[in-house]
Amino acid sequence: MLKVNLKRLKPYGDRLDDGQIQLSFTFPMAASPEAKEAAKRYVEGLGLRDVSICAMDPMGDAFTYFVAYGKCDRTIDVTKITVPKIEVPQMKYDELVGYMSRNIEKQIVVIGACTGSDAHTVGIDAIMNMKGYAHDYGLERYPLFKAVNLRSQLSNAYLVDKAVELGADAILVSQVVTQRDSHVKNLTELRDLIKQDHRLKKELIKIIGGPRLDHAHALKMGFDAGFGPGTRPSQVASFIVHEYMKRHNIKEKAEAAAHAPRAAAHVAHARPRPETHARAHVAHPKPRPESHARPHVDTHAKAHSEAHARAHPHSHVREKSAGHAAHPGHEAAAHQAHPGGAGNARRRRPRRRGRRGGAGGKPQVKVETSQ
Ligand code: B12
Repeated sequence: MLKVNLKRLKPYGDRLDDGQIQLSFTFPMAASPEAKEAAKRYVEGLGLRDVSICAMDPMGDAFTYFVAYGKCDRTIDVTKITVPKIEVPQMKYDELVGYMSRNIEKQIVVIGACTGSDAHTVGIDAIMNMKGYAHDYGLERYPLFKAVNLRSQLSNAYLVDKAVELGADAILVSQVVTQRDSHVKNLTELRDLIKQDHRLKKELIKIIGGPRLDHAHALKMGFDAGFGPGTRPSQVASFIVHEYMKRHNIKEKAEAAAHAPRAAAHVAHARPRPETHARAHVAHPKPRPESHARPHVDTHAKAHSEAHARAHPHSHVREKSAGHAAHPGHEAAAHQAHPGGAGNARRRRPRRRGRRGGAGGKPQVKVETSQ
């Protein structure tokens, strides 16, 4: 068992406290024995001992990439470090949808964009698009978010005007390009515009994100939260919902309260209708075991196929139907062709739409605005 001293922590390479470090960098010069020696001396100059340059790779004629190893004696006291974190309960899509339907009475309006000259839309899309990111649905999918993705390369002034027009409760801004601190200039301008614009809701939640941003950075710049690489939409959704409730003094209703008669009526409306619920369920990125329930599908398709064979002994659909038993994804077509299978076709057809992530995949909800 290693006995680690958190007050005097050192990098670990091969043995505890050996201080071994690996680093990589590029010199703007061609690869040569002199370039390698220069790289070694440079790393020694940084305070590392026993330096070895274990890789030297030319990058074109005028650049060389190095990987170096070395030991360092510096230690760090980890016990003195605190980092601001987003301290709200992290809920996944299903849990959050239920939580929102219990606690939120109207849709939360969220607008998002990648502003300034930055053209990278993939990050903001990952958070907002219906199909989401890393098996986690995006904000557009949540019944109680009205999520508007304005994509990229729009000015901060336009974004603020849009926030006013749509009555935004939260603004999401992505910044991917950080060359020459372009993101700092852009976000500072946005923060100042928001501060000066009294048409915006005073409870507006301001969130930034991008591969080189984090929560501490966001707080320092005057935003409410910052999300970095690998962020999942449900983390952002959890933050928005809890922050929204805090800012609107909404007290959390316990799950049991949702079953009380008045609350129950509300929940019943806020929940997706049966067929759309089936769509959401079936199109879940990680299908639950029952949605893959091959035995059920097989049995059903087989029974259906046999019934069909009795009714139409010479029909080619018999083979087709039996084939479908082995390929559940094809079933809807077979059922559509047979009135007897209509109920199932209705349940399964939306699955295909949901999978494509089209707008038709969003569960329909009716939201009650009065208590
Ligand atoms: C795809 C790509 C492009 C595409 C973008 C297509 C598109 N529609 O988005 C194109 C080809 C257009 C492009 C162009 C350029 N690119 Co480019 N691009 C990339 C690349 C390869 C991938 C980026 C990406 O899609 N990541 C995937 C997403 C999912 O990750 P993400 O952005 O980090 O998002 C996650 C989190 O950060 C977070 N997040 C992000 N935004 C937000 C917002 C909110 C509100 C929240 C909550 C969370 C959040 O959640 C996301 C999901 O987890 C990267 C290199 C790389 N491998 O990362 C370079 C990269 C980003 N590009 C770079 C550059 C320099 C450029 C150009 C300037 C190149 C040029 N000289 O023309 C141009 C920029 C043009 C412009 N005006 O912006 C540099 C940026 C360097 C820097 N630090 O500034 C990179 C890092 C490449 C490099 N190593 O040099 N690029």
